[in-house]
Amino acid sequence: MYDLIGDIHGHAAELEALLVKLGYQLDGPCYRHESRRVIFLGDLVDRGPQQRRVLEIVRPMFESGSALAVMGNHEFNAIAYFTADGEGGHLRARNDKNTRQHQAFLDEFADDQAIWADTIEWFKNYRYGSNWMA
Ligand SMILES: [Mn+2]
Repeated sequence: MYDLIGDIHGHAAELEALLVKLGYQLDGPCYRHESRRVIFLGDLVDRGPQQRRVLEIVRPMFESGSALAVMGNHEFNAIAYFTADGEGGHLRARNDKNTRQHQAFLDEFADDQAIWADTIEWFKNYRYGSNWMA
């Protein structure tokens, strides 16, 4: 059985409250349910106040097979904003509008570029996780 959760947009407290309400329990760093899994429907990030915390919740669930995930347009944009275009710019232009949309995410990674890069790499691959058909 699956629980479908979309558009978390950095609201980690609400996500944790929802998981608990659905019967998921923390097992180390990972929320699990004995008979259910989550399918995250995209837009984990942008806007909300705790975007890194959302990823700290979702990623262990994904990597342990407790959740599946598909990419949202906000993850797609995050990848493009990060990725150089080979001509001195980026695949998503770093103009005022695009930067403003993404600012809350960027602020949370400002002190740790390596974790930003690692997060982007995960966004690029997470829909293809080996647990997809498990
Ligand atoms: Mn959305």
